[in-house]
Amino acid sequence: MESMPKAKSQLKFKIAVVGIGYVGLPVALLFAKAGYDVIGFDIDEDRVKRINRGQNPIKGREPGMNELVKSMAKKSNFHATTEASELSDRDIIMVAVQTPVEDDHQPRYEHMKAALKTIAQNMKKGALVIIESTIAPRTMEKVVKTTLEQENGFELNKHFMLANCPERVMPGRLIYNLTHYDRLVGAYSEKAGRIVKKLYEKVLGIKVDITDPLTAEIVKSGENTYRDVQIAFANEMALLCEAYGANVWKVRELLNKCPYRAMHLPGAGVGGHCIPKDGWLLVSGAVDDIKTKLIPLARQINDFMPRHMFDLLKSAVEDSGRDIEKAKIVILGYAYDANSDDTRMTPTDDLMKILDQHQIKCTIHDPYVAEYKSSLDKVLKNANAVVLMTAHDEYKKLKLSKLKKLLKGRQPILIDGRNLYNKEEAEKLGFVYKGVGNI
Ligand code: SAJ
Repeated sequence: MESMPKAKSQLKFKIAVVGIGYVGLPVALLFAKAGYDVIGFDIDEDRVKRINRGQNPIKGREPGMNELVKSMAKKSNFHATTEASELSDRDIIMVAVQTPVEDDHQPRYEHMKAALKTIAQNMKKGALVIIESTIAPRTMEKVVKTTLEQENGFELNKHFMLANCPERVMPGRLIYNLTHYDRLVGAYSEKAGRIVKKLYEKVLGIKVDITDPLTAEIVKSGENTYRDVQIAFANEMALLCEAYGANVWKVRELLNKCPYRAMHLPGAGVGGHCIPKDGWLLVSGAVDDIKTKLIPLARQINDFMPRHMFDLLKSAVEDSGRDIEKAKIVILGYAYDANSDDTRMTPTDDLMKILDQHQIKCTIHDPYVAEYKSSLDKVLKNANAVVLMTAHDEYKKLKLSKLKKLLKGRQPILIDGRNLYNKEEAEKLGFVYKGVGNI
């Protein structure tokens, strides 16, 4: 590394975060709060302006974010910018741009490549680039390293350093996770690994393990794929229990009493910005080498669950002698997870598409989503069927006796996608109750 300048003392590092969205912004602000000179670079002018005015552009409840954006906007050691040339004096450039997976289950790296080109065109010799986005295995090698080298003729470990340090954030707990979840850094050199470990441990107060970039890519996409496969097992157990006429929730409770078992929760589907996508990222890098079976199948099982909710609804409505096209149907929950307003890849979208294909109208309710926020009582009044998709507390508190009064007809229908209600109690009140795994 003879051409590389001597590493500065940690606090002297000038930092840039490229992509100040859901992940990048809290990272930039936490490093600025620790006293570093930080710029947040983004191509979205409006987002940059809002941040510099101290306004938090991230939707939803993120404890601590509003205050952090407001306080750091006033500080001289942080600002957001759309000016790429400001990257030229940065010692460390973190990249947190989105890496979507399209319908063909292949990752799209347009955003990543554009960000890398901008960085390569502006970064100085000796800079350390750190990829925080979740990427498919081999992306560091085939996309990141090559784009940075091709764009400016720099040679890795001669003119710049490179590492990946995938984030482990969650909606609603951005700052908490960044400052409590240990992380992994995959580094192309000893020196890069040491710098990232020291910097992140110091600023975020977490522990950082060092490994190689490929291992870090596989661990990150793998940890979420692990969860997706676990959920798929729970969902298949639910479908099995329905076929046997058993109650999957009783099965799960007793099964988990066996040591080293932790059967996950069956449900109406798997949404969010990471779990539905990371299994595809994990396998996409090796499609030419191995035809994986379990991981794509787990994705299929979880993606089937909104369809299963439709099947339960259709059979219940028909069993009650009604015409599904004429039934007044209410869907409770649009957000992908309980008590969240995050709607990314929500299973409710899939259910709505299926209802639409069958020209079946429905009303959506969700206390956390502006478009569907309304009086629950009003929405439920005189409905014939309720489909519970998201386990929001407001629905958990809903008394079945009250629900029965609001709904129309002797035998209103209740399709329970998150085991929120008690089947026996519902049937005693006259409901036609069908729960996932307990029909
Ligand atoms: N879900 C089930 N059954 C389960 C668990 C979840 O159907 O047993 C569904 C949820 O309803 C939701 C989806 O899966 O629709 C995803 O839920 P999630 O609890 O996995 O929440 P996420 O998407 O916020 O996942 C994040 C991930 N964290 C990071 O990427 C850092 C994941 O790795 C965490 O394990 C998860 O949070 C968590 O533990 O809450």
